[in-house]
Amino acid sequence: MPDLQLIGAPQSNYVWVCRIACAEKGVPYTLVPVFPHTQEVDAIHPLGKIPALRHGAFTLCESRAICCYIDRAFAGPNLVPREPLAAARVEQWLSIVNTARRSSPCSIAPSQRPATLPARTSPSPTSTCCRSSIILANCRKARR
Ligand SMILES: N[C@@H](CCC(=O)N[C@@H](CS)C(=O)NCC(=O)O)C(=O)O
Repeated sequence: MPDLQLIGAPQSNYVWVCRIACAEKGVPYTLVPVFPHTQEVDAIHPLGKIPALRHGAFTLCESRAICCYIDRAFAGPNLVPREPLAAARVEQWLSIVNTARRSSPCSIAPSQRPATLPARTSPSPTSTCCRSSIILANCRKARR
């Protein structure tokens, strides 16, 4: 099996989401820590954004597509459940988090916040963590 490379700066929340997907799935990977619009990234993403993925001759961009590939191409627990209602719930949370202008958990109704969320919402490393926690907690909830 070729080495799976995740290409993108570790500061990026989108890169973190893909790394968490690998960790949840138990998939080993190599992080190639480069910024957007570098040669490695521009070769894969038409807009030069991170993350990108390289798996042998296969390349891919966009965090949602990358997570989907990681989920389907490797053995391990399903990140998106097969059961339609649970899968729809995961997609709902991915869409909310991916399209929210502010990912602060303060803007999410208290009844919907996962118990594991960090208390503070900024600066950005914490907000990165919040985004990822929301996705992860809700994916886990849907899998139960
Ligand atoms: N829709 C993309 C968004 C990725 C994204 O915006 N990444 C940021 C870094 S966190 C980036 O590359 N920004 C550079 C730019 O927008 O030109 C995804 O889900 O992967």
